[in-house]
Amino acid sequence: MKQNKIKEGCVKLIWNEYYECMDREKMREVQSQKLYDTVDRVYHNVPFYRKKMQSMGLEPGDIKGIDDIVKLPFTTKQDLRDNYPFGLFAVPRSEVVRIHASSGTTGKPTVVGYSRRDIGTFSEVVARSLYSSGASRDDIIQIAYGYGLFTGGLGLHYGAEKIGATVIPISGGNTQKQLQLMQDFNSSVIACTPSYALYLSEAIEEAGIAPESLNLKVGIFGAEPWTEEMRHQIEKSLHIKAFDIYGLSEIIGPGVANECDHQCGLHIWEDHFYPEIIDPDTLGTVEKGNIGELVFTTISKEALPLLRYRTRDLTKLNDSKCQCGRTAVRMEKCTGRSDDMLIIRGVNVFPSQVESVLLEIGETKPHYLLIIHREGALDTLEIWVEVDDYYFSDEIGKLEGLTKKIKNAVESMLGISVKIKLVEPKTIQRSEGKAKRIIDNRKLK
Ligand code: DLL
Repeated sequence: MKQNKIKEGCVKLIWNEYYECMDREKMREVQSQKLYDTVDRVYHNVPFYRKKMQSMGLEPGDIKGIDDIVKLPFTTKQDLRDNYPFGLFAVPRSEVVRIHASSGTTGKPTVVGYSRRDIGTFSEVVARSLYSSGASRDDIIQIAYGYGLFTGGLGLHYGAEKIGATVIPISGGNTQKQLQLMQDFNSSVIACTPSYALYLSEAIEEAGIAPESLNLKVGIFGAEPWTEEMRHQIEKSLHIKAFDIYGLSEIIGPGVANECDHQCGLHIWEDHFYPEIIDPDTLGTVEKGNIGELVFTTISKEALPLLRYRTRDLTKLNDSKCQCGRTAVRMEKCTGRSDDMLIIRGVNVFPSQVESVLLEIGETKPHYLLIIHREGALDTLEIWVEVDDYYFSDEIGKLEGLTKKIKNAVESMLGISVKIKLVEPKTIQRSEGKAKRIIDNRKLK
């Protein structure tokens, strides 16, 4: 079934042309059959879903095709927590060959399980993602996502082995070692969070290593939102092409979707994960092409099949054929979540908006922190931004000038007043995994 073939006029490879380039009508047939099987499986094997469907007067036979998906109940992160740890599994424990978990901000982690076939699916979708980023068996892939309960490290690992690349399973952190191996082993692909990629680029500069002396060509970055401006910054400082990989543990891990060479959205591997876009308030489907909350139904998972899982990620879909030849629907780069959106004095604020302003100004380091305080009844937003030492050694006018420039730009973007504090390099704590960009002191009161 795998037809790894070079597309005409394009040197990029497609891992699974049969599914990635399938006629859209045919894809709907595939999805309909798989949805039917999934609903039947969860109804008979997961009491949670059976009860939910019964309370809605639904039986598996009511789902006759993919269009009937809107009749099905939603699943939320809270449902996984309520059934902690294995309550939503649809297979006996003896068929679960791996567990991953993601730690939340509150309480117990979200636990996910995989059957042997699910691990095969996981490797398959990561293989497709790697190929669409231009990686192949000719590459040496340095995997600097965390290994362990987090899905990033092992997820990328199995996919990279599947395409026959040479894997360096270094995991996250240990920055000096990352640089050493990158040089000594000639890594051509780096996979990590975009914030860690920036951190690595800083470390490379500090070590006096010329980025062009490295063999790096491609970066595969995800697990957190990042902007186009951040992409340019990473590409410039590491001399690579940076690709966006999206995924979440509940659905499988990394490799739910990935950019291709044309970078006009992330192709969703939709023969496995059926996407919908809903209005997070009304829960109704939004009109085609409009932004809303991304919802996924896993249509081939065995151990933890989920119906209409609410990701909280905001994006929109585009099902027009891509220039790369793939027909797989594309989701726009996710830059915000419906739940990490801050509401400050009634205004919706996404950290990514601040980031894009900073990177556009270009005179700061790409490290920032949003601190929200409550003074009486009033919420205030303070933004710390790192700048070069030079601003502190030079006359005060420069520091003040830049502070004012950032303040004006951020205020006109957000429409609320903010306090800007420029801080020295390395003041803001670095992250080896996902960056922490918000301190909300309001919650502590
Ligand atoms: O972060 C899986 C992953 C690992 C994806 C490595 C990509 C690379 P979780 O820890 O469950 O899984 O977090 C999932 O992270 O709902 C998004 O909010 C966010 N996220 C993941 N990838 C992206 C991305 C992994 N490319 C949550 N852009 C998701 C924006 C992303 N946000």
